[in-house]
Amino acid sequence: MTTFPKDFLWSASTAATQIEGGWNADGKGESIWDTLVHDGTGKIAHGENADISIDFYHRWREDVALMKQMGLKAYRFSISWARVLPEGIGKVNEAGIRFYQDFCDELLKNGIQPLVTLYHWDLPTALYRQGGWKNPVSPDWFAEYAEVVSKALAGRVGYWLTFNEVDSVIRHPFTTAGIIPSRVPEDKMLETCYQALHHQLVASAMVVKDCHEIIPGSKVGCMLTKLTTYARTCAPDDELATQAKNLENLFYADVHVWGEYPRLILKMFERKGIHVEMLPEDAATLKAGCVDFVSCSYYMTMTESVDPNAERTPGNTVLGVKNPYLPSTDWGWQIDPKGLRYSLIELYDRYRKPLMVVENGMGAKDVVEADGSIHDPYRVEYFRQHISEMGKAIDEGVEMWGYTTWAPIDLISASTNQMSKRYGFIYVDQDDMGNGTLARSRKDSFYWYKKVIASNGEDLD
Ligand code: BGP
Repeated sequence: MTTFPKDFLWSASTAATQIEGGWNADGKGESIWDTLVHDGTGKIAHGENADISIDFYHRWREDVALMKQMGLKAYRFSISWARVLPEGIGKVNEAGIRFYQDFCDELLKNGIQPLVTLYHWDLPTALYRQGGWKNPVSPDWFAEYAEVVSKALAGRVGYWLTFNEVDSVIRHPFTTAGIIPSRVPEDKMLETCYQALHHQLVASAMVVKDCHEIIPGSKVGCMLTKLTTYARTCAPDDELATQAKNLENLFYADVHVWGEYPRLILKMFERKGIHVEMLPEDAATLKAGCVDFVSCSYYMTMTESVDPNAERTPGNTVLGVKNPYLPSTDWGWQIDPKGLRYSLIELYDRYRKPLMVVENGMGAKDVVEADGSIHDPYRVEYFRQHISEMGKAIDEGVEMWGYTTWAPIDLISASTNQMSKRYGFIYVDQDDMGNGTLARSRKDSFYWYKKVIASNGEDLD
């Protein structure tokens, strides 16, 4: 049995657009998520949008009370940039600032440490109209916003993440960076994405440095979608294709940890004819803003093969080769608890930095029984196995600060906009078309996670 560190942060995680609602309340500006739905620029797979989400903006006190009952030690959430700065820069919306200050105070009063993500994909529409992350000035916009937030939350928040899944620009350019693929020439798409990504990497480094200055002792980390890839066979060609995938996945954290681009990635740019405009001062900025810890989301592993006929399966915004040894969720994501152990050992061995898993969970359909109870043994089993494997990684020497499930409460899926793809320990009465009372109720997994936290990970039964 693993002895988890004494102050281990048992936590759970959400993102502003997926829970808050109140899309235009109290002076909030629009983000691209709002634009995506309202003017049809982007497409939405199902009926649900971010106008109401799960109405957290109006129900957060009730939700914090439930988190307290669960015994959470920390809670990861993202700040809505446009709620704080409606135009992205310039005028500050005091009501938005107050909302996050009050919310953090309530968390702290209940013994829950706030862990803040500054950017979880909701670029203010005003900045999107100026080119968004393609604009070379975008790092300055982000630094201005982060300064406002860190000054407002200094003394309340000690743990910060700059960009959620910073690698995601390449996989879903619109949601994460406001890049509309149909408006970019196909042969320029990769270059455009890497350019936007470069601006995010520079922006991240600027904010790491600023945050350390504004809040001495604060811990600032990067956040990566950990997409560990296995070779489908031990054929050297499969191994090489797999290695390329893994190097690409790790490169984003490499820059955050080491403050420079890996030579292999710069060579890949050259080979593919990708020209990323880097300012002369960028190298020094990246070096001056190295992170204190590395965090990742972990949902599944991927498999790679050079065989074009290899069977495929969907994953978290990726389509990969199916691994015949793994079961899948209802949405086809392959469940691989041992892959979490593998990933943590790999990350720690590579970076020698403390780690946090800041997203891990299973989207599943839940059934409400006649008496209102919700039995979700599949979710408990998913978490039991992942926490157990994380414990083994700790036993093997990996230094970990915390574990954050996705999510404490049902929320709108980022990739499909569904409510029926449920992740929470707390059920929300709302369907895919936005019908329902939004009432909250506790699933069996709620009581299970409570027990896990209370026993500091010893009782996983
Ligand atoms: C991660 C995102 C989250 C969340 C999660 C689950 O990539 O950071 O925002 O949504 O995946 O994905 P989905 O909601 O698409 O099921």
